[in-house]
Formats: sequence, structure tokens, C-alpha cells
Amino acid sequence: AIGPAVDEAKVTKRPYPTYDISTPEAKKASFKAIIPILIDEACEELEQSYEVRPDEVAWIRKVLDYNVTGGKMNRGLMVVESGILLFGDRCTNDDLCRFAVLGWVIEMLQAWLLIADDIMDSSVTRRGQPCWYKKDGLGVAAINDAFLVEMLLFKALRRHFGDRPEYSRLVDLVMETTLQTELGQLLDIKCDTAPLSAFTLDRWTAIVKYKTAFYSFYLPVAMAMVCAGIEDRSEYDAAREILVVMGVYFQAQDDFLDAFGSHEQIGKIGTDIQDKKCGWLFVNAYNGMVDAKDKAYLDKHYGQPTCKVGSKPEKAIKEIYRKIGLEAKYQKYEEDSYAQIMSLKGSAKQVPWAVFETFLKKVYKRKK
Ligand code: DMA
Ligand code: MG
Ligand code: MG
Ligand code: MG
Repeated sequence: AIGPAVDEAKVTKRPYPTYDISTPEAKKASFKAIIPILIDEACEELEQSYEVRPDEVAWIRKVLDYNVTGGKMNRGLMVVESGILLFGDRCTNDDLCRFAVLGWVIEMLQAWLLIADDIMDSSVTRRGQPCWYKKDGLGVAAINDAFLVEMLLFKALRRHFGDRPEYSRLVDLVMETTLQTELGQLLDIKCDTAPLSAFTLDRWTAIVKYKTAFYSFYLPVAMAMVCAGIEDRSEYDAAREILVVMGVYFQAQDDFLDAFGSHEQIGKIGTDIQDKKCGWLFVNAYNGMVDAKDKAYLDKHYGQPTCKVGSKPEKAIKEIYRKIGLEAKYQKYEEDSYAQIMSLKGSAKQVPWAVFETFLKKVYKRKK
């Protein structure tokens, strides 16, 4: 157990509700029931231990309501799914609620990463509503809100796990994963000034492994593994190998949907062409699929000021993507990724294959 910190919270932890896992709907509803508790606890702590005034508490509540909820919750739900499968019969109601807290910790991580990502990517909408920095003309002040959500995630972790043996491992895991994600975002953002000749499949793979796969796929399962007391390094390595393949595939889907998904389905307007991203579509097109004329067109317009969202060159580039058969190539890539993941069956010994299968089912051939 850890001793009290200088700023030891005066907040009382709310009692856990009854967590119903009898049906998929009940499972989801039980998961959703945890976040209002975490938000209430955070607000109470800010008021009581940090002299935050009512107006600012209300602001932070709004930041959390707006940015943490409303997503697909795939990552968060996967902590619960993995936990249930790893714990089996010994899983108590408190265990389930703690998995859900960890799930929401990932959703909070994702929330602040996305606030920042949308600023960096000049995006306009997210989850079918304005990006946080675009809401009511907020602008760069949104950066501090992102930092606040990041630290409140550690507060939730401390409140619910501070007196438990797995606490320090969980903190370490979250910090490590955050660093990996930030390094991925660095690689992503540096494409801005790189020549298009540097946009290779290798670079794409490095970007998406770091910016997406670790926090979206490895983290939820690794959290449940830590809670289950798995100590074997080789088990984490085996799980990571499978989950990183899944995460890379997931970001290929995100890149594909950026150009070809409907706003209604994905809840956001794609900006990858405008932003000169090293995305899956561009990388494949540019390296071997386009003829000299189309390549020259990409050189002239891709990510250039002429190529804003909705502009003629942006549409023309999507047209090139269609014409060269990228959609078929993407479908082939989906099949291959599925097969690659299935070929890794059996490589993890203590984590049941059902964990990976559940995750794969959630994302395979997704349209949103
Ligand atoms: C997002 O990649 C990665 C992180 C770490 C948030 P992206 O910019 O392609 O995501 P989105 O399409 O959701 O903006
Ligand atoms: Mg983005
Ligand atoms: Mg981005
Ligand atoms: Mg994207």
C-alpha cells in the first residue's frame, strides 16, 4: 500500500454499483454507469482539495462529459471483456467495477489525446459534434483541458487502485503507453515537412504501431493481465505481438475511412489528404500503384494549400485512389491481416484466445 501524499484527497470513494454481465446490453449499460461516478468523484476532489471554484468545476465537468463519453468504447469495454475471461469464476462484482474503472481510464487517455490530435490535424468534427477546440470558439485554450483530463485519469487510477498491489504496475503501464503514443504522434506530425518520397509502408507501419496500436489494443489487455497477476514477461510479449498486428490493421481501417467512410458513420470529416498524412491509402498509391501522370498530380497537390477538405484537388486525389483499385487492395489487406492474426493463435499461453478473438470481432470489417 502507498502512504498518503502531501495532497491526500479528502474525497470519499463512491460505493460500486451492481455490475450486470448477463447480456451484452446489460454489460454495456453497466460499463456506462461507471463514468458518472468517476466524474462526480473528480469534481468533488477538485472542489475539496484544490480550491477549484464552482464555475471551474462546472467547466471541467463539461470537458469530461463532452470528450470522454460518446465514443464506441471499444477500448474501455475490452478491459472488462479481458478481465472476465482472465479471472473466470473468481471474478467478483468489485473486480468487474475495477475493470470498468480501468476501461474509463483508457477512454480518458483517448479523450485528451483526441483533443490534442484534432488541434494538430485541424479537424472540425469528432463523434458527430464539433471538436472540443472548435466548440464555442475555444481554440488553443483546449490544450490545458487536454492536460487536465490526462492528470484526472491518474487521479481516478489512484482513487480506485492506490491501496492495491497492482497499482504501481498500472501507473507504469499507462505512462509507458502514453509515451509510445506521443512518439507515434511525433512521427505522424513530422510528415508535415518530410518529402513524399519518405512516405513508405515502413514509415506508415512505425507511425501507426506507436500512435494507435499500443494504447488502443495492447493497453486494455495488458491492464487486465496486470490485474490477474500475470508476471511472465513472455506472456506480455506474446499478447503484444498479436495486439500490435490488430492495432496496425485498425489504423489502416481508420485511414481508409478517412477518405471513403461517410461522416454519419465515422462521426468525423477526413483531413488526411489536406494534412499531408502518411496514411495507408497514400502510401500504397504513391509507392507503385500510380502512373507517372498521377504521381505528378500527387506531388503537386497532396497536402498543399490547394488541397483543403472539399476542394477539387482533394476530390481528384480520392478519384485517383478509386481508379487505381485501392479499395480492392484494401479488402485484400483486410483478409490478409485477419489471416495473420489467426496464425498467431496459441502463442500466448495464459491469455485465452477468446480475448483476442473478442477484440478482433469488434473491429474486423468495421464501417465506423
Ligand atoms: C489518431 O490518428 C491517433 C491518436 C493517438 C489520437 P488520427 O489522427 O488518424 O485519428 P483520427 O482520424 O480519429 O483523427
Ligand atoms: Mg486526427
Ligand atoms: Mg492525427
Ligand atoms: Mg484518421
